[in-house]
Amino acid sequence: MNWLADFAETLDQAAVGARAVPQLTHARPDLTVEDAYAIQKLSIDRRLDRGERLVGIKMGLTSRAKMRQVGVDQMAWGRLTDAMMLDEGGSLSLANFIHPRIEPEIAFLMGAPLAGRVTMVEALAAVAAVAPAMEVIDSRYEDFKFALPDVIADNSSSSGFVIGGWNDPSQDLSNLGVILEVDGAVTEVGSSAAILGHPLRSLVAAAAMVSQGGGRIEEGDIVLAGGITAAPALHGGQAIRTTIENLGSVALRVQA
Ligand code: OOG
Ligand code: MG
Repeated sequence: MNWLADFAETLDQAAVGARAVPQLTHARPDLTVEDAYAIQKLSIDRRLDRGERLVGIKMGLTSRAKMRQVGVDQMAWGRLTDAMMLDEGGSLSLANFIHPRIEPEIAFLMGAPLAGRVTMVEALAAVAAVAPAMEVIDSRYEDFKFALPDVIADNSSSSGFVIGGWNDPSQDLSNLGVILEVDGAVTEVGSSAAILGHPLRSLVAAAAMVSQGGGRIEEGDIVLAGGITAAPALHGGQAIRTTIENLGSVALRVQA
Protein backbone atom coordinates (compact mmCIF):
# COMPACT_ATOMS: atom_id res chain seq x y z
CA MET A 1 0.00 0.00 0.00
CA ASN A 2 1.15 3.47 -0.84
CA TRP A 3 1.23 5.03 2.60
CA LEU A 4 3.47 2.20 3.85
CA ALA A 5 5.90 2.86 0.97
CA ASP A 6 5.75 6.59 1.68
CA PHE A 7 6.73 6.05 5.31
CA ALA A 8 9.50 3.67 4.18
CA GLU A 9 10.85 6.36 1.87
CA THR A 10 10.70 8.99 4.62
CA LEU A 11 12.73 6.82 7.00
CA ASP A 12 15.19 5.72 4.32
CA GLN A 13 15.80 9.33 3.28
CA ALA A 14 16.18 10.37 6.93
CA ALA A 15 18.93 7.75 7.26
CA VAL A 16 20.62 8.68 3.98
CA GLY A 17 20.55 12.42 4.75
CA ALA A 18 21.16 12.03 8.51
CA ARG A 19 18.17 14.27 9.26
CA ALA A 20 15.61 13.46 11.94
CA VAL A 21 11.91 13.14 11.13
CA PRO A 22 8.77 13.22 13.33
CA GLN A 23 7.51 9.94 14.76
CA LEU A 24 5.19 8.06 12.38
CA THR A 25 2.74 7.46 15.23
CA HIS A 26 2.22 11.22 15.51
CA ALA A 27 0.70 11.27 12.02
CA ARG A 28 -0.85 7.83 12.41
CA PRO A 29 -1.56 6.88 16.04
CA ASP A 30 -3.15 3.58 14.93
CA LEU A 31 0.03 2.29 13.28
CA THR A 32 0.31 -1.42 14.14
CA VAL A 33 3.37 -3.56 14.75
CA GLU A 34 2.48 -5.47 11.58
CA ASP A 35 2.36 -2.23 9.53
CA ALA A 36 5.68 -1.27 11.10
CA TYR A 37 7.44 -4.47 10.01
CA ALA A 38 6.03 -3.94 6.50
CA ILE A 39 7.50 -0.40 6.47
CA GLN A 40 10.84 -1.75 7.73
CA LYS A 41 10.95 -4.30 4.90
CA LEU A 42 10.08 -1.67 2.28
CA SER A 43 12.76 0.68 3.57
CA ILE A 44 15.40 -2.08 3.58
CA ASP A 45 14.29 -3.03 0.04
CA ARG A 46 15.29 0.49 -1.00
CA ARG A 47 18.79 -0.18 0.36
CA LEU A 48 18.94 -3.50 -1.47
CA ASP A 49 17.89 -1.71 -4.67
CA ARG A 50 20.93 0.54 -4.17
CA GLY A 51 23.18 -2.54 -4.05
CA GLU A 52 23.37 -3.26 -0.32
CA ARG A 53 23.30 -6.91 0.76
CA LEU A 54 21.57 -8.51 3.77
CA VAL A 55 24.08 -9.95 6.24
CA GLY A 56 21.92 -10.74 9.25
CA ILE A 57 19.49 -9.75 11.94
CA LYS A 58 19.58 -7.56 15.02
CA MET A 59 17.48 -8.04 18.09
CA GLY A 60 16.56 -4.96 20.08
CA LEU A 61 15.20 -4.25 23.54
CA THR A 62 16.22 -7.64 24.95
CA SER A 63 17.62 -6.16 28.17
CA ARG A 64 16.02 -4.13 31.00
CA ALA A 65 18.74 -1.48 30.68
CA LYS A 66 17.78 -0.85 27.05
CA MET A 67 14.03 -0.96 27.64
CA ARG A 68 14.36 1.53 30.47
CA GLN A 69 16.56 3.90 28.45
CA VAL A 70 14.06 4.28 25.59
CA GLY A 71 10.80 3.61 27.41
CA VAL A 72 9.71 0.70 25.20
CA ASP A 73 9.30 -2.65 26.94
CA GLN A 74 8.90 -5.11 24.07
CA MET A 75 11.44 -6.77 21.80
CA ALA A 76 11.90 -5.68 18.21
CA TRP A 77 14.11 -6.95 15.42
CA GLY A 78 15.76 -5.38 12.41
CA ARG A 79 17.81 -6.24 9.36
CA LEU A 80 21.58 -5.77 8.98
CA THR A 81 23.19 -4.94 5.64
CA ASP A 82 26.84 -4.99 4.58
CA ALA A 83 26.86 -1.18 4.40
CA MET A 84 26.26 -1.01 8.17
CA MET A 85 29.37 -3.05 8.92
CA LEU A 86 32.30 -1.11 10.42
CA ASP A 87 35.89 -2.33 10.62
CA GLU A 88 37.12 -3.60 13.98
CA GLY A 89 39.45 -0.90 15.32
CA GLY A 90 38.25 1.46 12.60
CA SER A 91 36.57 4.83 12.82
CA LEU A 92 33.25 6.42 12.00
CA SER A 93 32.30 9.96 11.05
CA LEU A 94 29.53 11.69 13.00
CA ALA A 95 28.54 13.43 9.75
CA ASN A 96 26.79 10.21 8.65
CA PHE A 97 24.56 10.06 11.74
CA ILE A 98 21.87 12.12 13.47
CA HIS A 99 22.46 11.43 17.19
CA PRO A 100 24.30 8.11 17.37
CA ARG A 101 24.69 5.97 20.48
CA ILE A 102 26.85 2.91 21.05
CA GLU A 103 26.05 -0.29 22.91
CA PRO A 104 27.83 -3.52 23.79
CA GLU A 105 26.38 -6.57 22.08
CA ILE A 106 27.08 -10.26 21.53
CA ALA A 107 27.14 -11.48 17.92
CA PHE A 108 26.35 -14.98 16.72
CA LEU A 109 27.56 -16.31 13.37
CA MET A 110 25.12 -18.88 12.04
CA GLY A 111 26.46 -22.19 10.79
CA ALA A 112 22.97 -23.39 9.82
CA PRO A 113 19.58 -21.79 9.17
CA LEU A 114 17.17 -21.30 12.06
CA ALA A 115 13.42 -20.67 11.97
CA GLY A 116 10.25 -21.06 13.97
CA ARG A 117 9.97 -22.43 17.48
CA VAL A 118 13.35 -23.75 18.58
CA THR A 119 14.91 -24.65 21.90
CA MET A 120 18.08 -23.05 23.27
CA VAL A 121 19.90 -26.34 22.53
CA GLU A 122 18.74 -26.24 18.90
CA ALA A 123 19.69 -22.57 18.64
CA LEU A 124 23.19 -23.27 19.96
CA ALA A 125 23.61 -26.16 17.52
CA ALA A 126 23.01 -23.71 14.64
CA VAL A 127 25.70 -21.29 15.87
CA ALA A 128 29.16 -21.50 14.29
CA ALA A 129 30.85 -18.82 16.39
CA VAL A 130 30.28 -16.06 18.94
CA ALA A 131 31.99 -12.66 19.19
CA PRO A 132 32.03 -9.45 21.21
CA ALA A 133 30.34 -6.70 19.20
CA MET A 134 29.01 -3.17 19.36
CA GLU A 135 26.04 -1.62 17.62
CA VAL A 136 25.75 2.02 16.59
CA ILE A 137 22.11 2.96 16.94
CA ASP A 138 20.79 6.18 15.47
CA SER A 139 17.06 6.68 15.70
CA ARG A 140 15.77 8.55 12.68
CA TYR A 141 13.22 10.24 14.97
CA GLU A 142 13.56 13.65 16.56
CA ASP A 143 15.01 13.60 20.09
CA PHE A 144 15.57 9.80 19.84
CA LYS A 145 11.92 9.37 20.94
CA PHE A 146 9.62 6.63 19.66
CA ALA A 147 6.86 4.15 20.43
CA LEU A 148 7.20 0.44 19.56
CA PRO A 149 5.74 0.70 16.00
CA ASP A 150 7.96 3.73 15.26
CA VAL A 151 11.18 1.97 16.22
CA ILE A 152 10.24 -1.21 14.34
CA ALA A 153 9.52 0.78 11.16
CA ASP A 154 12.90 2.48 11.65
CA ASN A 155 14.74 -0.89 11.48
CA SER A 156 15.03 -0.86 15.26
CA SER A 157 17.40 2.16 15.09
CA SER A 158 20.16 0.11 13.52
CA SER A 159 22.78 2.09 11.67
CA GLY A 160 26.12 0.37 12.18
CA PHE A 161 27.86 -2.52 13.89
CA VAL A 162 31.35 -3.81 14.53
CA ILE A 163 32.34 -7.39 15.36
CA GLY A 164 35.44 -8.57 17.26
CA GLY A 165 37.18 -11.92 16.89
CA TRP A 166 35.05 -15.05 16.58
CA ASN A 167 35.17 -17.66 19.36
CA ASP A 168 34.04 -21.26 19.85
CA PRO A 169 30.35 -21.07 20.89
CA SER A 170 30.48 -24.24 22.99
CA GLN A 171 31.24 -22.46 26.25
CA ASP A 172 29.08 -21.10 29.04
CA LEU A 173 27.66 -17.83 27.68
CA SER A 174 25.16 -17.33 30.49
CA ASN A 175 26.98 -14.81 32.68
CA LEU A 176 29.99 -13.19 31.02
CA GLY A 177 31.15 -9.85 32.43
CA VAL A 178 30.91 -6.91 30.02
CA ILE A 179 32.53 -3.48 30.19
CA LEU A 180 32.15 -0.51 27.86
CA GLU A 181 35.03 1.95 27.97
CA VAL A 182 35.04 5.47 26.56
CA ASP A 183 38.54 6.99 26.31
CA GLY A 184 39.82 4.30 28.67
CA ALA A 185 37.26 5.02 31.41
CA VAL A 186 34.68 2.36 32.22
CA THR A 187 31.28 3.92 31.57
CA GLU A 188 28.96 0.90 31.53
CA VAL A 189 29.24 -2.52 33.14
CA GLY A 190 26.98 -5.52 32.70
CA SER A 191 26.67 -9.22 32.05
CA SER A 192 25.57 -11.35 29.13
CA ALA A 193 22.82 -12.49 31.51
CA ALA A 194 21.19 -9.06 30.97
CA ILE A 195 20.03 -10.39 27.57
CA LEU A 196 16.82 -12.22 28.53
CA GLY A 197 18.74 -14.11 31.22
CA HIS A 198 20.89 -15.84 28.56
CA PRO A 199 21.99 -14.49 25.16
CA LEU A 200 20.86 -17.68 23.40
CA ARG A 201 17.28 -16.78 24.41
CA SER A 202 17.60 -13.79 22.09
CA LEU A 203 18.50 -16.13 19.23
CA VAL A 204 15.49 -18.31 20.08
CA ALA A 205 13.30 -15.19 20.00
CA ALA A 206 14.89 -14.02 16.74
CA ALA A 207 14.10 -17.35 15.04
CA ALA A 208 10.46 -17.07 16.10
CA MET A 209 10.02 -13.37 15.24
CA VAL A 210 11.76 -13.55 11.87
CA SER A 211 9.62 -16.59 10.93
CA GLN A 212 6.50 -14.70 11.88
CA GLY A 213 7.45 -12.19 9.19
CA GLY A 214 7.80 -15.02 6.67
CA GLY A 215 11.60 -15.15 6.71
CA ARG A 216 14.28 -17.20 8.37
CA ILE A 217 17.77 -16.78 9.77
CA GLU A 218 20.19 -18.06 7.13
CA GLU A 219 23.48 -19.91 7.34
CA GLY A 220 26.23 -17.25 7.34
CA ASP A 221 23.99 -14.63 8.94
CA ILE A 222 25.19 -12.51 11.83
CA VAL A 223 22.69 -12.14 14.68
CA LEU A 224 23.16 -9.34 17.22
CA ALA A 225 21.54 -10.41 20.49
CA GLY A 226 20.71 -6.92 21.77
CA GLY A 227 22.34 -4.18 23.84
CA ILE A 228 23.56 -5.33 27.26
CA THR A 229 23.74 -1.91 28.94
CA ALA A 230 22.29 1.53 28.34
CA ALA A 231 23.78 3.14 25.22
CA PRO A 232 25.88 6.31 25.70
CA ALA A 233 25.85 9.03 23.03
CA LEU A 234 28.86 9.22 20.71
CA HIS A 235 30.97 12.39 20.50
CA GLY A 236 33.83 13.43 18.23
CA GLY A 237 37.27 12.06 19.11
CA GLN A 238 36.12 9.29 21.44
CA ALA A 239 37.81 5.89 21.61
CA ILE A 240 35.24 3.21 22.43
CA ARG A 241 35.98 -0.33 23.53
CA THR A 242 33.79 -3.21 24.67
CA THR A 243 35.38 -6.17 26.44
CA ILE A 244 33.46 -9.37 27.16
CA GLU A 245 34.83 -12.00 29.52
CA ASN A 246 36.30 -14.97 27.60
CA LEU A 247 35.28 -13.47 24.23
CA GLY A 248 37.73 -10.56 23.88
CA SER A 249 37.40 -6.90 22.89
CA VAL A 250 36.15 -4.82 20.04
CA ALA A 251 36.99 -1.17 19.43
CA LEU A 252 35.94 1.84 17.40
CA ARG A 253 37.08 5.44 17.15
CA VAL A 254 34.89 8.46 16.49
CA GLN A 255 36.52 10.93 14.11
CA ALA A 256 37.25 14.31 15.71
C1 OOG B 1 16.16 0.75 19.89
C2 OOG B 1 17.05 -0.35 19.41
C3 OOG B 1 17.45 -1.23 20.54
C4 OOG B 1 19.04 -2.97 21.36
O1 OOG B 1 20.10 -3.61 21.20
O2 OOG B 1 18.36 -3.08 22.36
C5 OOG B 1 18.65 -2.05 20.29
C6 OOG B 1 16.96 1.93 20.41
O3 OOG B 1 17.48 1.87 21.52
O4 OOG B 1 17.05 2.93 19.69
O5 OOG B 1 19.34 -1.99 19.30
MG1 MG C 1 21.31 -3.02 19.65
